[in-house]
Amino acid sequence: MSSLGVEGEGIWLALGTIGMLLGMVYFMSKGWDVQDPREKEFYVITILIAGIAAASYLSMFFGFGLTEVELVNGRVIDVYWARYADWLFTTPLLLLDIGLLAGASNRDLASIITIDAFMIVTGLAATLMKVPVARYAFWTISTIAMLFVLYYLVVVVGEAASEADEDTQATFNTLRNVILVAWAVYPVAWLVGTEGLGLVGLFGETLLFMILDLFAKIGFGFILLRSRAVVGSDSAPTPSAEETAAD
Ligand code: RET
Repeated sequence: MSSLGVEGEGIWLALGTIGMLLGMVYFMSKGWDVQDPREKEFYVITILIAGIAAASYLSMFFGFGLTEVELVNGRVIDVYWARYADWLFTTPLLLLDIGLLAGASNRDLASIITIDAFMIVTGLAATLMKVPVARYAFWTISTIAMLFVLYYLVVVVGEAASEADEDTQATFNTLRNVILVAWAVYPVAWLVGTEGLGLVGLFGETLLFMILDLFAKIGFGFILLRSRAVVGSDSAPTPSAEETAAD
C-alpha cells in the first residue's frame, strides 16, 4: 500500500525540522561571540550537523526526500532516502567532533570516517535494493561496518582521549556512551521498520528515527558545547555574567 505522499508521519517530520532548527539556533546564539579557535571549531561542526539535519527533515516533510521501491515479491515500500544524504554528512561530522575532542590523529579520524561513510552507503544500498535477500545482505554488511566504527571509537579514539585532561576524558566518556547507545538502535529500527520486516509501520519508524536523530545530534551537541572540556579551552575568556547566570 503506497501512494507516495507524506501522510501521518508528516507530524514527526515537522517536529524533527523544528527540533533541529531550535538546536541550530541555540548553538548559534551560544557560540556567537566565541573567540577561541578550538572552541569555535566545535561550534561550526555542531551547528552544521543541526543545519544539515534541519534541511533534510524539511525536504522529507515536503515529500521531496521520499521515494518508492518495488520489491521483486510485489511489495512496494515508501523510503525516505533523504535520511541517508543527511547521515552521510552528519555522522562523519559527529565523529569529527568527538575525535577532535579526544585529540585523535588525522589518520585515525580519516579511518573511522571512511568506515562510517561505507556504513551509510551500504545502508542506502540495502534500502534501495529490490531483492529481499540482497537487502538483508547489505544490512548485514552495513551493521558490521557500524561495529567497526564503534570498536574504533572505543579503542583507538578512546586511547587518544585517555591522554587528555580530566574534563576532556569525562566529556569524551559521556559522548562515547551517547554514540554507543543511540547508533546501535538505528540498524534495529531499519530491521523492524518498513525497510525490513515491517513490524513497525512508517508512522512509528519515523517517530523513532526522529527521537534518535534529535538525541544523537542535538543532545550530543548540548553535552559537548556545555562541557568544561570545550568551554574551558586554554585561552577561553573569563565567563561573562550572562554565561554564569545561565549555568
Ligand atoms: C542503517 C541501515 C543498515 C544498517 C545500519 C544502519 C546504521 C545507521 C546509523 C545511523 C546513524 C545516524 C545518526 C544520525 C544523527 O542524527 C543505515 C540504518 C548499521 C548508525 C547518528
